[in-house]
Amino acid sequence: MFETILYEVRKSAAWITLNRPDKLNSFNAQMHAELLSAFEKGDQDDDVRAIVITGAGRAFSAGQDLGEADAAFDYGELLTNRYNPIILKMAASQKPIVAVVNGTAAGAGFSLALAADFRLVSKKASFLNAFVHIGLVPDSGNTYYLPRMIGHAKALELMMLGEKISAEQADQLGLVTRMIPADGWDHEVSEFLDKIVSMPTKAIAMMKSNVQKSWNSTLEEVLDLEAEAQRLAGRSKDHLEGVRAFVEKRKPAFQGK
Ligand code: T3D
Repeated sequence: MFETILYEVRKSAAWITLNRPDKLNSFNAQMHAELLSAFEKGDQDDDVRAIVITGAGRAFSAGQDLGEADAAFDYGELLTNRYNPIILKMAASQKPIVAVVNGTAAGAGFSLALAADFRLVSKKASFLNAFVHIGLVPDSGNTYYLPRMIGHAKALELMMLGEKISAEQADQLGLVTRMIPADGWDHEVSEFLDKIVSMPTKAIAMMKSNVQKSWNSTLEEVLDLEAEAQRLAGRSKDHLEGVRAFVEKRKPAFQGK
Protein backbone atom coordinates (compact mmCIF):
# COMPACT_ATOMS: atom_id res chain seq x y z
CA MET A 1 0.00 0.00 0.00
CA PHE A 2 2.86 2.42 0.83
CA GLU A 3 5.93 2.85 -1.40
CA THR A 4 8.14 5.41 0.33
CA ILE A 5 7.56 4.19 3.88
CA LEU A 6 7.12 0.84 5.59
CA TYR A 7 4.25 0.32 8.05
CA GLU A 8 4.05 -2.60 10.42
CA VAL A 9 2.33 -3.25 13.75
CA ARG A 10 4.52 -5.26 16.14
CA LYS A 11 3.85 -5.88 19.82
CA SER A 12 1.19 -3.10 19.98
CA ALA A 13 3.49 -0.51 18.35
CA ALA A 14 2.96 0.82 14.83
CA TRP A 15 6.39 1.08 13.19
CA ILE A 16 6.66 3.69 10.46
CA THR A 17 9.99 3.50 8.62
CA LEU A 18 10.93 6.27 6.19
CA ASN A 19 12.20 4.21 3.30
CA ARG A 20 14.20 6.21 0.76
CA PRO A 21 17.66 5.23 2.07
CA ASP A 22 19.57 6.21 -1.10
CA LYS A 23 18.28 9.80 -0.56
CA LEU A 24 18.87 9.62 3.21
CA ASN A 25 15.07 9.36 3.65
CA SER A 26 14.55 12.91 2.43
CA PHE A 27 10.96 13.96 1.81
CA ASN A 28 9.23 14.03 -1.56
CA ALA A 29 5.51 14.62 -2.15
CA GLN A 30 4.63 10.94 -1.98
CA MET A 31 6.42 10.46 1.32
CA HIS A 32 4.60 13.44 2.86
CA ALA A 33 1.23 11.95 1.87
CA GLU A 34 2.13 8.44 2.98
CA LEU A 35 3.56 9.56 6.32
CA LEU A 36 0.43 11.54 7.13
CA SER A 37 -1.76 8.60 6.27
CA ALA A 38 0.43 6.21 8.31
CA PHE A 39 0.14 8.44 11.41
CA GLU A 40 -3.66 8.49 10.90
CA LYS A 41 -3.72 4.71 10.56
CA GLY A 42 -1.75 4.19 13.77
CA ASP A 43 -3.83 6.72 15.65
CA GLN A 44 -7.12 5.06 14.65
CA ASP A 45 -6.05 1.47 15.36
CA ASP A 46 -7.26 0.45 18.84
CA ASP A 47 -4.61 -2.26 19.01
CA VAL A 48 -1.83 0.30 18.62
CA ARG A 49 -0.55 1.86 21.85
CA ALA A 50 2.53 3.67 20.52
CA ILE A 51 3.70 4.92 17.13
CA VAL A 52 7.35 4.65 16.15
CA ILE A 53 8.98 6.78 13.47
CA THR A 54 12.42 5.74 12.21
CA GLY A 55 14.55 5.68 9.06
CA ALA A 56 15.84 2.89 6.80
CA GLY A 57 19.59 2.70 6.21
CA ARG A 58 22.12 5.07 7.77
CA ALA A 59 19.97 8.20 8.20
CA PHE A 60 16.83 9.11 10.11
CA SER A 61 15.91 11.78 7.53
CA ALA A 62 17.79 14.52 5.65
CA GLY A 63 14.67 16.71 5.47
CA GLN A 64 13.29 18.03 2.22
CA ASP A 65 14.51 16.27 -0.94
CA LEU A 66 16.53 19.11 -2.39
CA GLY A 67 16.44 17.49 -5.81
CA GLU A 68 12.71 18.13 -5.83
CA ALA A 69 12.95 21.87 -5.17
CA ASP A 70 13.25 24.39 -8.00
CA ALA A 71 12.82 28.14 -8.47
CA ALA A 72 9.09 27.71 -9.16
CA PHE A 73 8.54 25.99 -5.81
CA ASP A 74 6.43 27.91 -3.29
CA TYR A 75 7.95 26.82 0.00
CA GLY A 76 5.11 28.40 1.96
CA GLU A 77 2.63 26.15 0.18
CA LEU A 78 4.93 23.18 0.57
CA LEU A 79 4.90 23.68 4.33
CA THR A 80 1.22 24.50 4.65
CA ASN A 81 0.07 21.59 2.52
CA ARG A 82 2.61 18.90 3.21
CA TYR A 83 4.76 19.29 6.35
CA ASN A 84 2.44 21.15 8.69
CA PRO A 85 -0.41 18.58 8.56
CA ILE A 86 2.09 15.89 9.63
CA ILE A 87 3.39 17.94 12.57
CA LEU A 88 -0.17 18.81 13.66
CA LYS A 89 -1.25 15.17 13.34
CA MET A 90 1.65 14.12 15.59
CA ALA A 91 0.72 16.74 18.20
CA ALA A 92 -2.95 15.67 18.16
CA SER A 93 -2.21 11.93 18.18
CA GLN A 94 -3.83 9.93 20.96
CA LYS A 95 -0.82 7.63 20.95
CA PRO A 96 2.66 8.39 22.28
CA ILE A 97 5.07 8.90 19.38
CA VAL A 98 8.62 7.59 19.68
CA ALA A 99 11.29 8.80 17.25
CA VAL A 100 13.87 6.03 16.93
CA VAL A 101 16.72 8.15 15.62
CA ASN A 102 19.00 5.63 13.92
CA GLY A 103 21.25 8.17 12.16
CA THR A 104 21.48 11.75 10.90
CA ALA A 105 18.39 13.92 11.38
CA ALA A 106 18.74 17.10 9.29
CA GLY A 107 16.44 19.97 8.34
CA ALA A 108 12.81 18.90 8.49
CA GLY A 109 14.11 15.48 9.59
CA PHE A 110 15.36 17.17 12.77
CA SER A 111 11.98 18.91 13.15
CA LEU A 112 10.20 15.56 12.79
CA ALA A 113 12.29 14.09 15.62
CA LEU A 114 11.50 17.13 17.80
CA ALA A 115 7.76 16.70 17.20
CA ALA A 116 7.84 13.18 18.66
CA ASP A 117 7.15 12.63 22.36
CA PHE A 118 10.33 10.61 22.92
CA ARG A 119 13.66 10.35 21.13
CA LEU A 120 15.64 7.11 21.35
CA VAL A 121 18.94 8.07 19.81
CA SER A 122 21.71 5.87 18.45
CA LYS A 123 25.15 6.89 19.69
CA LYS A 124 26.17 7.28 16.04
CA ALA A 125 23.26 9.63 15.20
CA SER A 126 23.62 13.38 14.77
CA PHE A 127 21.33 16.39 14.47
CA LEU A 128 21.71 19.25 12.02
CA ASN A 129 19.53 22.33 11.76
CA ALA A 130 20.55 22.49 8.11
CA PHE A 131 18.19 25.26 6.97
CA VAL A 132 20.65 28.15 7.36
CA HIS A 133 23.12 26.46 5.00
CA ILE A 134 20.67 26.83 2.14
CA GLY A 135 19.42 30.28 3.15
CA LEU A 136 16.15 29.04 4.68
CA VAL A 137 14.57 29.33 8.11
CA PRO A 138 13.82 26.38 10.41
CA ASP A 139 10.33 24.98 9.80
CA SER A 140 7.97 22.09 10.53
CA GLY A 141 7.59 23.11 14.19
CA ASN A 142 11.34 23.57 14.76
CA THR A 143 10.99 27.14 16.10
CA TYR A 144 8.13 25.99 18.36
CA TYR A 145 9.64 22.87 19.89
CA LEU A 146 13.36 23.61 20.02
CA PRO A 147 13.30 26.74 22.28
CA ARG A 148 10.75 25.06 24.54
CA MET A 149 12.99 22.02 24.86
CA ILE A 150 16.46 23.57 25.20
CA GLY A 151 15.83 27.28 25.85
CA HIS A 152 15.91 30.41 23.71
CA ALA A 153 19.69 30.94 23.51
CA LYS A 154 20.72 27.40 22.61
CA ALA A 155 17.83 27.05 20.14
CA LEU A 156 18.89 30.20 18.30
CA GLU A 157 22.50 29.00 18.34
CA LEU A 158 21.57 25.71 16.64
CA MET A 159 19.35 27.52 14.15
CA MET A 160 21.71 30.36 13.23
CA LEU A 161 25.05 28.52 13.26
CA GLY A 162 23.66 25.30 11.80
CA GLU A 163 26.42 23.24 13.40
CA LYS A 164 26.01 19.50 13.47
CA ILE A 165 25.59 18.16 17.01
CA SER A 166 26.45 14.65 18.08
CA ALA A 167 24.14 12.33 19.99
CA GLU A 168 26.14 13.11 23.16
CA GLN A 169 25.71 16.88 22.67
CA ALA A 170 21.99 16.43 22.00
CA ASP A 171 21.78 14.39 25.19
CA GLN A 172 23.48 17.15 27.19
CA LEU A 173 20.97 19.65 25.78
CA GLY A 174 18.09 17.50 26.99
CA LEU A 175 16.82 16.36 23.59
CA VAL A 176 17.42 12.67 24.15
CA THR A 177 15.18 10.25 26.03
CA ARG A 178 17.69 7.37 25.82
CA MET A 179 21.04 7.31 24.08
CA ILE A 180 21.79 3.78 22.92
CA PRO A 181 25.09 2.25 21.75
CA ALA A 182 25.07 0.15 18.57
CA ASP A 183 25.57 -3.15 20.39
CA GLY A 184 22.49 -2.70 22.60
CA TRP A 185 20.28 -1.04 19.96
CA ASP A 186 17.57 -3.65 19.21
CA HIS A 187 17.30 -4.79 22.81
CA GLU A 188 17.07 -1.31 24.36
CA VAL A 189 14.64 0.04 21.74
CA SER A 190 12.41 -2.99 22.21
CA GLU A 191 12.61 -2.74 26.02
CA PHE A 192 11.59 0.95 25.92
CA LEU A 193 8.68 0.23 23.56
CA ASP A 194 7.47 -2.65 25.74
CA LYS A 195 7.32 -0.15 28.59
CA ILE A 196 5.44 2.50 26.60
CA VAL A 197 2.82 0.12 25.14
CA SER A 198 1.98 -1.18 28.61
CA MET A 199 1.20 2.31 30.01
CA PRO A 200 -2.33 3.66 30.57
CA THR A 201 -2.55 4.99 27.00
CA LYS A 202 -5.58 7.23 27.56
CA ALA A 203 -3.97 9.00 30.52
CA ILE A 204 -0.78 9.45 28.47
CA ALA A 205 -2.78 11.06 25.64
CA MET A 206 -4.37 13.50 28.07
CA MET A 207 -0.97 14.42 29.58
CA LYS A 208 0.33 15.20 26.11
CA SER A 209 -2.67 17.34 25.27
CA ASN A 210 -2.66 19.20 28.60
CA VAL A 211 1.04 20.01 28.45
CA GLN A 212 0.62 21.38 24.91
CA LYS A 213 -2.32 23.54 26.00
CA SER A 214 -0.49 24.73 29.12
CA TRP A 215 1.93 26.81 27.02
CA ASN A 216 -0.82 29.25 26.13
CA SER A 217 -3.00 29.02 29.22
CA THR A 218 -3.33 30.74 32.57
CA LEU A 219 -2.92 28.80 35.80
CA GLU A 220 -6.70 28.79 36.24
CA GLU A 221 -7.20 27.35 32.77
CA VAL A 222 -4.58 24.69 33.38
CA LEU A 223 -6.21 23.72 36.67
CA ASP A 224 -9.51 23.31 34.80
CA LEU A 225 -7.85 21.20 32.12
CA GLU A 226 -6.31 18.99 34.79
CA ALA A 227 -9.61 18.58 36.59
CA GLU A 228 -11.40 17.61 33.36
CA ALA A 229 -8.67 15.16 32.34
CA GLN A 230 -8.64 13.64 35.82
CA ARG A 231 -12.42 13.23 35.72
CA LEU A 232 -12.05 11.18 32.51
CA ALA A 233 -8.97 9.28 33.71
CA GLY A 234 -10.74 8.47 36.96
CA ARG A 235 -13.48 6.70 34.99
CA SER A 236 -11.07 4.60 32.93
CA LYS A 237 -10.61 0.86 33.28
CA ASP A 238 -6.88 1.45 33.62
CA HIS A 239 -7.43 3.57 36.73
CA LEU A 240 -9.48 0.79 38.33
CA GLU A 241 -6.79 -1.70 37.40
CA GLY A 242 -4.05 0.58 38.77
CA VAL A 243 -5.75 0.88 42.16
CA ARG A 244 -6.61 -2.84 42.27
CA ALA A 245 -3.00 -3.75 41.44
CA PHE A 246 -1.70 -1.41 44.15
CA VAL A 247 -3.96 -2.98 46.79
CA GLU A 248 -3.06 -6.49 45.62
CA LYS A 249 0.66 -5.55 45.59
CA ARG A 250 1.22 -6.55 41.95
CA LYS A 251 2.18 -4.87 38.69
CA PRO A 252 -0.83 -3.33 36.92
CA ALA A 253 -1.90 -4.84 33.57
CA PHE A 254 -3.13 -1.72 31.77
CA GLN A 255 -5.24 -2.25 28.65
CA GLY A 256 -5.19 1.33 27.34
CA LYS A 257 -8.92 1.61 28.07
O1 T3D B 1 11.84 22.79 -0.24
C1 T3D B 1 12.43 23.37 0.70
O2 T3D B 1 13.67 23.43 0.72
C2 T3D B 1 11.59 23.96 1.84
C3 T3D B 1 11.49 23.00 2.95
C4 T3D B 1 12.50 22.80 3.76
C5 T3D B 1 12.57 21.72 4.75
C6 T3D B 1 14.00 21.22 4.88
O3 T3D B 1 14.17 20.13 5.33
S1 T3D B 1 15.24 22.23 4.34
C7 T3D B 1 16.70 21.29 4.72
C8 T3D B 1 16.97 20.25 3.69
N1 T3D B 1 18.03 19.36 4.10
C9 T3D B 1 19.31 19.68 4.04
O4 T3D B 1 19.72 20.78 3.68
C10 T3D B 1 20.30 18.59 4.38
C11 T3D B 1 21.16 18.26 3.18
N2 T3D B 1 22.01 17.11 3.44
C12 T3D B 1 23.11 17.23 4.18
O5 T3D B 1 23.48 18.25 4.73
C13 T3D B 1 23.94 15.97 4.30
O6 T3D B 1 23.60 15.11 3.24
C14 T3D B 1 23.71 15.23 5.64
C15 T3D B 1 24.37 16.02 6.78
C16 T3D B 1 22.26 14.97 5.94
C17 T3D B 1 24.44 13.85 5.57
O7 T3D B 1 25.77 14.04 5.15
P1 T3D B 1 26.64 12.78 4.67
O8 T3D B 1 28.02 13.26 4.39
O9 T3D B 1 26.50 11.69 5.67
O10 T3D B 1 25.92 12.24 3.32
P2 T3D B 1 25.98 12.91 1.87
O11 T3D B 1 27.10 12.33 1.10
O12 T3D B 1 25.92 14.39 1.97
O13 T3D B 1 24.59 12.39 1.24
C18 T3D B 1 24.42 11.05 0.79
C19 T3D B 1 23.47 11.07 -0.39
O14 T3D B 1 22.18 11.56 0.02
C20 T3D B 1 23.95 12.03 -1.48
O15 T3D B 1 23.55 11.50 -2.73
P3 T3D B 1 24.62 10.76 -3.72
O16 T3D B 1 25.71 11.79 -3.99
O17 T3D B 1 25.12 9.59 -2.94
O18 T3D B 1 23.81 10.41 -4.92
C21 T3D B 1 23.18 13.28 -1.19
O19 T3D B 1 23.02 14.11 -2.30
C22 T3D B 1 21.83 12.68 -0.76
N3 T3D B 1 21.09 13.64 0.07
C23 T3D B 1 21.40 14.04 1.31
N4 T3D B 1 20.50 14.93 1.73
C24 T3D B 1 19.61 15.08 0.74
C25 T3D B 1 19.99 14.25 -0.33
N5 T3D B 1 19.28 14.20 -1.48
C26 T3D B 1 18.21 14.99 -1.56
N6 T3D B 1 17.80 15.80 -0.56
C27 T3D B 1 18.47 15.89 0.58
N7 T3D B 1 18.03 16.68 1.57
